[in-house]
Amino acid sequence: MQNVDFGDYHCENESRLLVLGNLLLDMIAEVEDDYLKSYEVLPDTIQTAEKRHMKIYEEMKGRSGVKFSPGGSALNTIRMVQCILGYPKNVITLLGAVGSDETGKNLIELLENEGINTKMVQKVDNWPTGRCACLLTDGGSARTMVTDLGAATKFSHEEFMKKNVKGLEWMEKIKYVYVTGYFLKVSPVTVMEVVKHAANLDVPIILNLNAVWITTGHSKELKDLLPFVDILFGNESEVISFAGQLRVAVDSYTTTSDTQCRSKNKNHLSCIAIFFSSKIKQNGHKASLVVITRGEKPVLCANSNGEIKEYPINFPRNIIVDTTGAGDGFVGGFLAAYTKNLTVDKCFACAIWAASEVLKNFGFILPKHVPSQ
Ligand code: 26A
Repeated sequence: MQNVDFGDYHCENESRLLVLGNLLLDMIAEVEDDYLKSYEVLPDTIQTAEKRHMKIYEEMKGRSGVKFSPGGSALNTIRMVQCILGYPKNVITLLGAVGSDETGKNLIELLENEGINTKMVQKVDNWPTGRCACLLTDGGSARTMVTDLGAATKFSHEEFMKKNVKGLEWMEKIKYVYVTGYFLKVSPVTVMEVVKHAANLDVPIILNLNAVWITTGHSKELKDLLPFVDILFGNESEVISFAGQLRVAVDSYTTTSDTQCRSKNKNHLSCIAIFFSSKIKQNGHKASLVVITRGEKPVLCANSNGEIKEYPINFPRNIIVDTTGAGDGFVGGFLAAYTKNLTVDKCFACAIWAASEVLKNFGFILPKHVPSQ
């Protein structure tokens, strides 16, 4: 990693970064294409499990070479932030739900040991902790995820509000909020409540679209969130899908901006980035950015002035062992630098470095060494 100097970091022992997301147990294994076909699962997709998929998890337990690892997109991201910055305890708070089972206990213990605050993680009786089958095909280059959210979906907004008897006053200590789009599947009302409250406190909000089916299934909620969002993350398919959803609602606006954009010879994706940069929060005290990841192709970033910058992925393709969690690591690297107020270029340098570290391993493994520069 070049030119990323984190220096010494001192902060009060309190929550600065609040994250909304699911806590899961990942079960990762290489499988044959036929295995996916037998469950009618398309390669390289992310989906929630139906009844007919439940046998997968039992089969995974008995499979040789299967790897169990802590998972959930948000959990991966905050572990990366914590690993890079070595924050004191309880600076990062995760909000989500696990079952009152061994797996849930282990996930909480792991997070606590790493210094993450879990007081907002709800423990749900009679529901197993969520699990995600990460099925690798084509030598790890295709990754299919089938997720049984289990207890994660039982996150209770009522309990969340009850626990915070004094309203959301505790949030006044929060300096950044990161929302995974996946959490919209669980509790859109909590997302909205937290985001609006954070926006009132002028706290930067970072949103990850996470999956195409979130942009299609939760387009209304995402659209409502956009004006509060300072930084929007998504991959190429997610932003294209989301733009398609919004076009229905804001047809005239989009058509005009697209025409202007195209007349300047910008490509379609840049136009989409510029379109979203005009939809997210304007005049925030921090940078407003739309970040589009594109696998091996350069990351595209649009700022609120509609300026586009590309950040090349500067690591060799042959380091890639498994892509599971690379996107989460990317956001983790970005957030580590961003919450330290580093420049946007440095945020990207850190994000790309963190993603490359994740790609080197089977499953989501944190980097062993974090260079100070
Ligand atoms: C709501 N869904 C389906 C999900 C997930 C999820 N995290 C939150 N919600 N489905 C898969 N994941 C996680 O994505 C990571 C890789 O990016 C997996 O647990 C895996 O660790």
